[in-house]
Amino acid sequence: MAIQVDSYPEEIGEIFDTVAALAPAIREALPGRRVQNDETNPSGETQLAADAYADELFLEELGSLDSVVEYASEERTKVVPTDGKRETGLSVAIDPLDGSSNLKSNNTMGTIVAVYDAPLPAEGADLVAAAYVLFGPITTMMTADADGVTEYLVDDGQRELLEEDVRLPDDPSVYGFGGRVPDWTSDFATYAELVEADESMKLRYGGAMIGDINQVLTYGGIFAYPALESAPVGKLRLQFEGNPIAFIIESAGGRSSDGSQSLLEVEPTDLHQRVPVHVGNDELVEQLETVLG
Ligand code: AHM
Ligand code: MG
Repeated sequence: MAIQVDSYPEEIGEIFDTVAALAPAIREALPGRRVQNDETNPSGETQLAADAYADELFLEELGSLDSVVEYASEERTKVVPTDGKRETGLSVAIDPLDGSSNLKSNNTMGTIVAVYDAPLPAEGADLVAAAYVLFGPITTMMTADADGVTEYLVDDGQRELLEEDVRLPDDPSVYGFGGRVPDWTSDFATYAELVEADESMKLRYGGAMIGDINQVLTYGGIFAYPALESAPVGKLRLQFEGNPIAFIIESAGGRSSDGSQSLLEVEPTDLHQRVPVHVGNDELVEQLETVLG
């Protein structure tokens, strides 16, 4: 699917700047928040878990932007209308801390942002921008908008350009598939065997989609959290994870699929609906659709 967006450049820039500006606060809060919501930290204080804390920050800051009229996150059941705005505006759907279970083992996590020009839940075709912040050894941010895909270093809450026009490399070399292997469908298991049989491909799976996606964008390859026997809709959520990642990968020249069509074509039925996610180099995702066909 060809991504074509040319609206709201200033508003999108402002949203991206706001997300980057919050990254240091979220990162600095991580060491003290390796607890669940209802647990106490070693000092005996009860506090919000890291993902709930990040969600509060994003609602406060993004919700105060004039261009943002709706805010939704993985952490909240319902869409939050943000007050005092003009009637038409953008809707932001956020996974505040994707892969937050990696906090316990001190591995990669990230924030995923989807900007829709429609009320939520919205269609993939209503996306006008998407981005993610990656909390790795360094903090980086990948954005996708009318200018294509751009990678930034996030330093002191500011975006510093690292690479313009990021494209998926032509010779893919990494794959990462979620879900327990015995829980995969037999068709997906067949596809995995094909990928594994290719000597140029090696397994990289980190438990945080953002980390795995960033490897796919860096080295080329495929990431999937497929339909499972026990969960035919998979694990990941369309509005907060599937759509924005598909938008970024497709903008970088790759392909996305729910198994038979682009993730951006999946009909939204519920804010928290789940969807099987497969994204990566065009030929790998095409082959997957053939096998799952
Ligand atoms: P989360 O949004 O609750 O963190 O869950 C999403 C994460 C993804 O980042 C990752 O790909 C997947 O869940 C990992 O799941 P699993 O532990 O089943 O491998
Ligand atoms: Mg997530």
